[in-house]
Amino acid sequence: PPTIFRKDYVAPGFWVDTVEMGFDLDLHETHVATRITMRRNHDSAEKDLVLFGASLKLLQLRMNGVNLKKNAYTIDGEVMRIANAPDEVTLEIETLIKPLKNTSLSGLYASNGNFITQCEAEGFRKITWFPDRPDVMAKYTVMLRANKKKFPILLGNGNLIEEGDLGDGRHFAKWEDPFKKPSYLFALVAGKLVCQEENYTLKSGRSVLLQVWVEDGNLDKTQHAMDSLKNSIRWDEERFGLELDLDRFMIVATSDFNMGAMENKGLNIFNTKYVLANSRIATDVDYAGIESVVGHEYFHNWTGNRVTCRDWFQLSLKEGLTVFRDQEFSADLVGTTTGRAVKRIEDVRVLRQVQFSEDAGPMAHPVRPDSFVEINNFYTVTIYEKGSEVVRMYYTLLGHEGFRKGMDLYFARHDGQAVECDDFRAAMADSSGRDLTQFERWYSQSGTPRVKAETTYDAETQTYQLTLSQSCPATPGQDEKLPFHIPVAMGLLDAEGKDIALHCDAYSALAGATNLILELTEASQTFTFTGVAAKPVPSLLRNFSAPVLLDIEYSDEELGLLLANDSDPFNRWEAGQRLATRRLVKLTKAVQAGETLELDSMFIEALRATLVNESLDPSFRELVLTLPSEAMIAEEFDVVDPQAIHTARQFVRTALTQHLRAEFLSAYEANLTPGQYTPDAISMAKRALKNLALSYLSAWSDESTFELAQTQFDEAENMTDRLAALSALTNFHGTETQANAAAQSLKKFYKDFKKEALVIDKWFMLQAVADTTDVAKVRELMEHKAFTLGNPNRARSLTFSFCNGNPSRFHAADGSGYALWAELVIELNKINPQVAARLARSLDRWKKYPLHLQEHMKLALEKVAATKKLSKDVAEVIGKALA
Ligand code: B3K
Ligand code: ZN
Repeated sequence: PPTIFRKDYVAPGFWVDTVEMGFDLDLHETHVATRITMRRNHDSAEKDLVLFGASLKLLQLRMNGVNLKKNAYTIDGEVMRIANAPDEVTLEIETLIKPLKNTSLSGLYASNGNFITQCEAEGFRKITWFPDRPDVMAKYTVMLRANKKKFPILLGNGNLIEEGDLGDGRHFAKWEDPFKKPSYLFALVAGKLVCQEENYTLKSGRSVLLQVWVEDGNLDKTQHAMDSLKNSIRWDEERFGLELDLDRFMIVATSDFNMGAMENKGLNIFNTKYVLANSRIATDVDYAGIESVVGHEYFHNWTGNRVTCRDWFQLSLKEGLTVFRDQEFSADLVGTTTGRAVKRIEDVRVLRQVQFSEDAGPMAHPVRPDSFVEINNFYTVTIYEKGSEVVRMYYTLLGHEGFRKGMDLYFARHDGQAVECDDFRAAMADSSGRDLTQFERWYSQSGTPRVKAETTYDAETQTYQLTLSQSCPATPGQDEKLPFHIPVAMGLLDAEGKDIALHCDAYSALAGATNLILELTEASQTFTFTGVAAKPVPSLLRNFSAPVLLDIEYSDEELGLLLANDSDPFNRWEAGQRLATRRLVKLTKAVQAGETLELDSMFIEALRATLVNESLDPSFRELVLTLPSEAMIAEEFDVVDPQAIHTARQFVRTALTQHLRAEFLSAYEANLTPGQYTPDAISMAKRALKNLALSYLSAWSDESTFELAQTQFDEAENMTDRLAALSALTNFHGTETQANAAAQSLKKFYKDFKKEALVIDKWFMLQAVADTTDVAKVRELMEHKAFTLGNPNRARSLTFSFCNGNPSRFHAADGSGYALWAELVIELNKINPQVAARLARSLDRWKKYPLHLQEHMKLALEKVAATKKLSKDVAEVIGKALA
């Protein structure tokens, strides 16, 4: 399949002013009539009128009232070209499409008998021929017609302007979107749905109608999404002065969805996972996920919809910025300093574990990629999470007010336009008067930069020198890197752990501050601090001020001091993670060498002190006590041994429990949340620590902890506690009687929740990641009547969770995990290329494993590569892995 390059961008040959569409909705065959008014873009090098289409039956094609003869246009793959079109064109197109047969879940498709659309990135071309590219923005009017009994609800973008009966058992609804938009934001929904609705008054006094649409039987699960929507609207008004521009805003939940949600103008469509919640079915993590995704999609209304992307290479312009906004939204809602830090730690954990890994593998790409084969493969953690870090660095460099000024200028300049990442950077630079030229490298260079810190202290002159050096490894297509503009937030701690007043030669205007943002722009720079009475302990990259790896040599004592005292909570946590990582790496090597494993008391005591420190927020203690994941430990090795890592990590968990049993038990008792479930920050924090304690306690098998877990499972009044208990029971390495009891609990859980698809997903996932679950067990679960590859949530819950979340079993020495993976990718490729391509990425890092595993992996990759009718989605991922 061909590669598309950013440098080849050409403006569209024609602009579109209006689009009128008529849909005769039928699950088997839907008729789509489209009238498009277009005018030539004289500034474009593209002279033909170009349209895109895929999986369409073309019934009619008329230009300015005349049927187009077959020789008046050419079709090559997805591209139609009409040569010699006049400057003003009205196209009338009729297409026939088959929603029920559309298992790709892109374009118009069926879900439980309802119609759903997904047009980003290039789904609109599966509905009609159209200049389906984001820089073509137009006003849409849409007429929906369908059988009234089967499809009583008909929804579109914008405002409902007319509805009524057609007399033949069918009815219609006409929707008009007052804002021009790219085709990827088009949406329609039709079917049997019910809604929770509310009139909400904006700050300006204008009243808007908010609706959350779900399938019948789910109205008891919409309140949290509605609350999150109202919080989002208020937050964007307050923090960015951005108001909802429509009179009506709708959210629709569907159980068949490729990703989390979609920001279609005025008609957001969501995966049920990010809408439906009540205490019975949803965990605290689900509640938080709903809040952030509802916020994310709502915030797109300005960052994405009002100002959109010129081309798909600019995807991070809207995604990075909107992730930054949703992260800030969640942090602001909690409000407290620790609450903000906890959110930051959680976000950084994902960035490091998933994005750093992507950046180190065959799919590494810049935040603004230079090329792609299939754009859907580039909805990545790099575009989203690293993109958000890039936006956060402007925030760090310009400050709260400065960033807001930049945002204001961005909207003043570009409202209603389709623009580039460079335009955002220019708004930040021009509004602040700062030179952000070098900052551009964050968009153009892939790979995770490494910053090395070296220090010297001269007691005589009381001078402390900090030398920061940066480098960035080669990535596909980029051998050499130039230095980045890196904000390094930092402080210096004295022997008591107190912040020292800083006097740095390069930042004399800020003399006396305890926190400085050093700007590292060269390959290596030395910062000199004067008046330092004794050798300090540096706290660098506070609040994770840049998406880099920091190499610095700390002694255990220094890390202990930081863990106990740093005024920056992020770096307190970071110090704990460094202590843990050091031990996990050493123990992994000990496992490999067959040596006896031992955990030192310094580490145990440092964790004990944190665990029992009741002045610390329980959610912060939970994060400190959570060991780096197996995937994070793997990043410390050139050659990864998944089983040794698992054994080492399990050993540390057990050893900690052995020594801290009493402390875990009292943390458990002290953080019970009796009474009615509420998803507020304090209760959620308590449940997090309590359930972490339970999970540790069950690592050190004895009768009483099994009973503790069993009782929690039996008596839980919310899903957070019930699921945590079930996980503890399932992962309990105890007697046979206990194993049988755990199996009974799993059965009971299934029986109690079999009508709740989202809970059954959890049931599969919990088993997929259990360390007793091997490839054979996964195959057995795939035979379960509730399992199907046809539903993305279900497919992910078992197969993705196993391949990505159970490394010691997936990487079985006989290669059976990879054989399963290959079968799954090949099967999914037939059903849903986007989902298949996601799973395909599980073998991205195959070159990091020992040779005998590499051989099995290569065979599996080659098997997929040799498959007939491989989608370009999967072909791109496999091709890059094998390159
Ligand atoms: N913009 C959509 C993602 C579309 C993915 C297309 N493969 C959701 C979001 O980022 O909000
Ligand atoms: Zn988004």
